[in-house]
Amino acid sequence: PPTIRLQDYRPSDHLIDTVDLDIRLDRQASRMTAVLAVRPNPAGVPIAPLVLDGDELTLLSLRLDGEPLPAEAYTATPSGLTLHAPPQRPFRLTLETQVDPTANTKLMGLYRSSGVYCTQCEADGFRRITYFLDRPDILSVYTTRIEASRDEAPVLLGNGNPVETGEVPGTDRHYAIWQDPHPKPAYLFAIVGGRLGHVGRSFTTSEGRAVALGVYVEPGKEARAEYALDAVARSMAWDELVFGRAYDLDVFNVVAVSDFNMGAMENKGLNIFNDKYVLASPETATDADYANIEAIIAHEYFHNWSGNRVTCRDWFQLCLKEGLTVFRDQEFSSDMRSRAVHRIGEVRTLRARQFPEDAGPLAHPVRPKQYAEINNFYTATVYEKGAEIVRMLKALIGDSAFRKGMDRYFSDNDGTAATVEDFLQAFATETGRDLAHFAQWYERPGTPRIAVSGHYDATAKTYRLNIRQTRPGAGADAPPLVIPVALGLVGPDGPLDVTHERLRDGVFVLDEAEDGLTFENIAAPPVPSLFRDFSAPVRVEIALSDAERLTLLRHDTDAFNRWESAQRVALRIVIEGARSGSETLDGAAGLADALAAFVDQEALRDPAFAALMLALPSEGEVAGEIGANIDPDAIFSARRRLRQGIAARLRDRLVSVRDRLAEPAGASFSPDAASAGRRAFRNAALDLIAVADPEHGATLAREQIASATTMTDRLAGLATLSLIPGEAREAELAAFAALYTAEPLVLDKWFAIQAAIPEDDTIARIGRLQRHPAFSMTNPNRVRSLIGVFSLANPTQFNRPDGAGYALVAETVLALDKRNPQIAARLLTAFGSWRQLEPVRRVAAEGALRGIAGAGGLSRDVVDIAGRSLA
Ligand code: BAL
Ligand code: ZN
Repeated sequence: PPTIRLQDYRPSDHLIDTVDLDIRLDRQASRMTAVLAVRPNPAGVPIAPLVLDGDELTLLSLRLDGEPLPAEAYTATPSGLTLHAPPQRPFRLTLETQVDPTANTKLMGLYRSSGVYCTQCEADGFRRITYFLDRPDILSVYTTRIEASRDEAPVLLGNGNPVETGEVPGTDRHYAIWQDPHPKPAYLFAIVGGRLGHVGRSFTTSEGRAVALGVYVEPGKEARAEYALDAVARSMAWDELVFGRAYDLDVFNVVAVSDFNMGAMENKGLNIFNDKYVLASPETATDADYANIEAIIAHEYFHNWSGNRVTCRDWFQLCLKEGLTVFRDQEFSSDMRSRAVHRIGEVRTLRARQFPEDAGPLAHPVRPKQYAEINNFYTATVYEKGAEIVRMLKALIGDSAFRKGMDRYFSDNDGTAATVEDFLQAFATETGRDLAHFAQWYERPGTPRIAVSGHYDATAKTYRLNIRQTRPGAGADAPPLVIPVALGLVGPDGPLDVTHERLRDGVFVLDEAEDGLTFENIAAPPVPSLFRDFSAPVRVEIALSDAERLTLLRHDTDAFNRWESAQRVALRIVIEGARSGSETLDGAAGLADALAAFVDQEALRDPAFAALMLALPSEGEVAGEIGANIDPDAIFSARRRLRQGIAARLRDRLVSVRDRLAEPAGASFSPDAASAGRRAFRNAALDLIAVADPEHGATLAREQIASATTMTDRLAGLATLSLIPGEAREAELAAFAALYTAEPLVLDKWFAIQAAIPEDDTIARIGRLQRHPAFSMTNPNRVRSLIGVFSLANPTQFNRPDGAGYALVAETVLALDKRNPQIAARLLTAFGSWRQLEPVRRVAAEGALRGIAGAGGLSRDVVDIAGRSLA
């Protein structure tokens, strides 16, 4: 596929000021009439053809200022429309196109999902509706008339404000007209038509605007939309309070659909969601689902300013809206919940998804320099590392300057399509600082490594920290990054109150390849607490003993590093255990003792934090730390031995704390962080009890499944049982499926649990599940739950030495690619770490990848991922 490069960007030769659309919905033949007000761009080439994008379009008619055009004046193909010599003045182009929403299995453009018409236009789906300058720097004011059968689509929604509804005389059809006064790029266009239930309320903004909020769902599921509706209102209030951003239309609608490639989409005033991230009830959604719904509702809403009012000049700037908006939703969730617990969750996600991406063949800068298929760049790097860059900027300049810079960014760029440079300029202007050096974070792929050494001088009573940065794969002359290192020192009895001229608010700025600082008047050898709150997305190497790390667990003031210190000890033990294969794990008893003391002191006080403390680093994280010649079976087995040791040591107190944290009889359900935290600890405890004593664990799990009043507890019981082979497991799995036959989102959890079972039989089990009536290759959520979870959360079976795991995923990718290339390409990224495997698996994985790359008729999406993975 052709490569598109950032350096080749130039403004469009034409602008489109207004778009008037008339959309007549029909199952197989929806018709669009688009009237585009086009004018030459003063910044463009004066005499240039007008080249409009299209994708699988059929042109029915074309007029210029109302007159039909002679055939030689233009060329139309399904993928484009060229006017060879457009007028050198403003003109109106009227285009009629036709599309088949039922046949649209790519879920881009206009399609039908469970009988509901909906659209997805980011990144380049609008060109599947009409011919257009489908690029984010073309901002237009849209008016949309939507017409449909009243019976099939009683609800008709568009962007902006509703201005008119009515009947089409002499037919069973009706229409609605929507007008969006805010100029927007085509990727934010949306319509919905269908039979939908809805919940609503009013919200009055700080500017006094009364906004009608609505959440639309499958009829009968309205009660499950209430939590999402509440999250919309809380997001609106929070963005006013924390970022000074108020909403700007009279309505804000959210619609849940069942077939959706992404999590959700921030179309102006009409967010369309994967129903997984809207629908929630205690009986069908877990605490994690509630937290995700809150976060994603917030994320899409926050895009109204960071993405919509200020959009991106081109797709290379994707992080400008995504990284920033992830940062904003993380801050929102931290304010709604426990900040420390949320931060640990953010870091776990980053390490599970972004670090491996940055260490493999799909690594790219947060702002990529080139792409062949933009849909493949909605990545953990753009989103999560992008958010970490914004967080670092805030740490470097301070809270108050950060807020001022954000205000300036919004006001200076409102109504425009901006760049990363525009973003940084706002902060440079506010602070007077040159941020050019900091901007390197956007340009450089790879996770930096920070090597730290500490030297205590007992005579001088000084402690010297040396800090050195390198980036894997970067040459010796690569410029260093600007890295905020939040740090402190902890003595044997507690944190030390240290000051240093190079520390501002506890942050040391490393902007050289190597630097350091010396602390005076240190009475005894301290332990450094580095990168507090994970102040930069880096890997830290420092030679600390387990005892020193466990001092941090006991005494550090920084919650993140308390958790991190236990994780580092566990990582060391598992890595050494995987290398040696030895039954006994050096240091395991010490870690178990420290965790026991921690549970005694803190489990009842902060169960959510304690639950995280009990979770060992994932197999994937261990693999990432090892980095080469990886044997997933050896990692699995060493990790299991450590878990068994910890479980045996903690078992009695876990049984007791679990009982003490039980829900009081008759207590009503709350999805809040405190209640979810209690459930999280009880379920983490259940899991470990089952590791220590599978028989007892199975009994407790079955009791919990039988008595559960929440999906969180029922599913946790089933998950624990799923790891204990036997008849009880199969019986409970069957009973669960029977209970939820009419609940696809619940059955997704059931698919996922089974896909993750680390046993040789799992591939055969997946084969059976693929034939289950609830499974469907056409629904992205089903595919992700079964095959996606298998590829990402079952390292021993995906990486079977016989290659059967790779073959299963490869077959699915090829089958899926014909229907939905985006989902196929995403699934294929599971092969991203293949080069780091031990030789037998490496050969098998490469064979599967080459098999895909050599298949004929592949999409651009899959060709791109396969090609880069093998490069
Ligand atoms: N813009 C695509 C979905 C999201 O990140 O909000
Ligand atoms: Zn987003």
